[in-house]
Amino acid sequence: MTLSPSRIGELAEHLERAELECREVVKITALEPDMDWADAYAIQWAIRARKVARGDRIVGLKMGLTSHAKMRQMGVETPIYGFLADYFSVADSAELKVSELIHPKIEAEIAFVTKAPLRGPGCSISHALAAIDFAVPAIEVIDSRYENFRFDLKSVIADNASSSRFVVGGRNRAVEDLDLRTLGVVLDKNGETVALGAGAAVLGHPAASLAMLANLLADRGEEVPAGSFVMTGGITEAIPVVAGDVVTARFQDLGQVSIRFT
Ligand code: OOG
Ligand code: MG
Repeated sequence: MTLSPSRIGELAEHLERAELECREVVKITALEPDMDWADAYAIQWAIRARKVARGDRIVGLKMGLTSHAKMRQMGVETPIYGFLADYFSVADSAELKVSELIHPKIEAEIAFVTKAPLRGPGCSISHALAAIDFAVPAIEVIDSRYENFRFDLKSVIADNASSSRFVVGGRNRAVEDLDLRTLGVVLDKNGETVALGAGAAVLGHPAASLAMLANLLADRGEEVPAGSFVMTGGITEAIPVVAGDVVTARFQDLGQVSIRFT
């Protein structure tokens, strides 16, 4: 850590304000060029604490930058995690006003709900699979608070991994009944296929993303609690959306999930 607790608090307020007031800010590494990874996650956890203090509930966790398509798109090469608050949740097929957001993009993701705590370090795919209750399909709406989604890894970690909204749909399936690596997804925007892929795009296996989450959380003495909802990361690159767009992600074996932007 290079930053003082009071500076962490100021930067958390700065970034959370940008989210709540729906406006872009400069990368925080431009303000604090010497900040390190621990500072970046400390700012994210301070944003989380601000929300909890205000009465928002934390309803899940997410991994980001877990696919090569996403790493290439964003020019970074390490997966990261973030948290999901209750008000990020949008019902399947519901409308979302783009005026509530800065410059949204959508991602098709395989999500898990866990039935046992998962604690790193040393978590592997088999540990993660044993902790999963079921898989469920999701769309994530990301909305970086940084201009043009241009950021470095520390800035995006502090900004809660661009988390903004998410939609869960389809049906719950036991992981024993799925081949998570070949599980296909087709992402349609306004009736046209704009991206497609399979589960193996996510770190070779979506459960590897859950295992990595537990290992990253262990750096702060945290774990993935039983009953967690965890999004494992976009399978393809993220697709920008504007008012009027309707997006549907169709997943093999898991059904579909959709959202309408107004
Ligand atoms: C960071 C968040 C990436 C994913 O699924 O890869 C992410 C970003 O690209 O803004 O949520
Ligand atoms: Mg995502």
